[in-house]
Amino acid sequence: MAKELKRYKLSINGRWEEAASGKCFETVNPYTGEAWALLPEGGEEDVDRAVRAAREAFESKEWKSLTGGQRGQLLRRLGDLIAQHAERLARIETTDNGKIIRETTFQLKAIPDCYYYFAGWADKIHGEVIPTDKPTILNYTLREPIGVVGAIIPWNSPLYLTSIKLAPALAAGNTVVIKPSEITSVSALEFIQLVEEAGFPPGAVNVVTGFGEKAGAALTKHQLVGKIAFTGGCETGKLVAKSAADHLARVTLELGGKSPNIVFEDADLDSAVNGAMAGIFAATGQTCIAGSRLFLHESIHDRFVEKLVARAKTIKMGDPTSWGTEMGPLAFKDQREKVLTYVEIGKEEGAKLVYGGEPPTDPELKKGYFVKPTVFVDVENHMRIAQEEIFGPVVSVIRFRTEEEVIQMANDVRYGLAAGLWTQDVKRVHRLAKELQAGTVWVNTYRTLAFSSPFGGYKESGIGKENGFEVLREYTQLKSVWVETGGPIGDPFVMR
Ligand code: TXE
Repeated sequence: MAKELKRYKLSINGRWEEAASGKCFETVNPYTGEAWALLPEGGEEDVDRAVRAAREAFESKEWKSLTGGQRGQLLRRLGDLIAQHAERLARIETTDNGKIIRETTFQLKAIPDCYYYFAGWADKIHGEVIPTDKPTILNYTLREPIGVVGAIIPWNSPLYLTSIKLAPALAAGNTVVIKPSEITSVSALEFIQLVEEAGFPPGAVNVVTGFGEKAGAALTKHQLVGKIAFTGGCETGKLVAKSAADHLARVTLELGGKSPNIVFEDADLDSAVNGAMAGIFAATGQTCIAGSRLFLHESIHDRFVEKLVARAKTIKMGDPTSWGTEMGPLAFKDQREKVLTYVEIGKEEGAKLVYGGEPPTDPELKKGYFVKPTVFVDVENHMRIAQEEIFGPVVSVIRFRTEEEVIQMANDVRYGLAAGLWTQDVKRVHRLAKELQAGTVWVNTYRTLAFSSPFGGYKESGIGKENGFEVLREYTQLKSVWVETGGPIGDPFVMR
């Protein structure tokens, strides 16, 4: 008999609700290939209910009368609750997207700091008094929340990417409707229970699960949504921006990348190999910041590739819930097909596959959506495997001779999310940090992030910033207030 699946409901206005369609969809464990939970298939009607609830909450006396300090208290309590439930939530995410338990646990244990960080800002969001050329006028600005924020989340780091939107949105006084990815919705519905327990009023945060083309699209076009915060693929991001433009909702888009990771001849090679590994094989390559184009100086190219391949061969693939596993499966079947298709494209383009490019043969891994860590050499920067986001454990190694040449190639791509640089030459570090067209530049490190430091893409990698004070600008609007403090106002039509 088929196993009974845990059944979830939408969270709207502090209540559990079925989707108006009455339909549900299954979420699949990518390690076993089996469904493990059932989620409501939300659509336009459900999104409308959730957005109206969020708007009502935003306009309520209860929400409006909260001081920044009180919102900060709520965020701190939420952070504490996440810390208490971190291991359970990490296990849910690993079951849903196959990311190894070491990494989801690390992420979940770090997420409370996101809430603590933005709790600290909640009572420090303010305008300023501005001197003008009118001596009797008092002019000041008020930095105010926008209203309802729609947060659209992908599947690779569900609660982390939710939190870096939710925490600043709430700190600034907005209310939120979350649309998690259809691939990984369970953790959002478990998490929302903690939001309620922390004491946020009903409607302040709502979760509508469902598919992107229906629930996601309904959120982006809803007239009462003042801002969309989106992380996901580039093409979807463009659809989101177009739909939001129809009612001039603000957008922040955190999209894909094809980030260059550049190793010069004077680099500490062992550190750089570790950095390259972290850049492309961590999270099975399913990160927007993947260092998927590895530029190696010709003088160290062969030695570096040898070390990289030797280490790639020892990466332990396996059950992502086991602590010993180093690389899990891809998050869903189509994603594995996509990765394998790119491997074929790479071969046809003339790149040389030196390792991987196929599922492992181990019978224990047969059911999971695994692909071995994959290394292509002799890649040219114009090839599709060097220009397009694969979102899997596939690194394209490109040889270079001079600094000018590598800058030109690194920037010759439509994306600009991040770049890595490995060298001991301090002058070169600062030259390249300026030259590289990327929102983040890492020097002698890779994949380092903090809630206090702004993150976001250049070029087609996105619009706007997340994290740091910068993100609070994205969740607020500025009002300019003019007050006449002098004598009576004269008749405007009497010439003096
Ligand atoms: O992402 P989508 P997918 C890349 C990666 C991947 C590709 C597609 O290359 O292979 O994008 O992945 C919602 N209106 N990244 O299909 O479609 C959707 O339901 C509104 C990069 O999973 O972008 C989900 O909640 N919303 C990346 C969210 O958008 C829509 C992370 C992301 O889904 C929508 C993930 C629509 N029309 C994938 N269509 C990164 N940069 O981290 C879909 N959605």
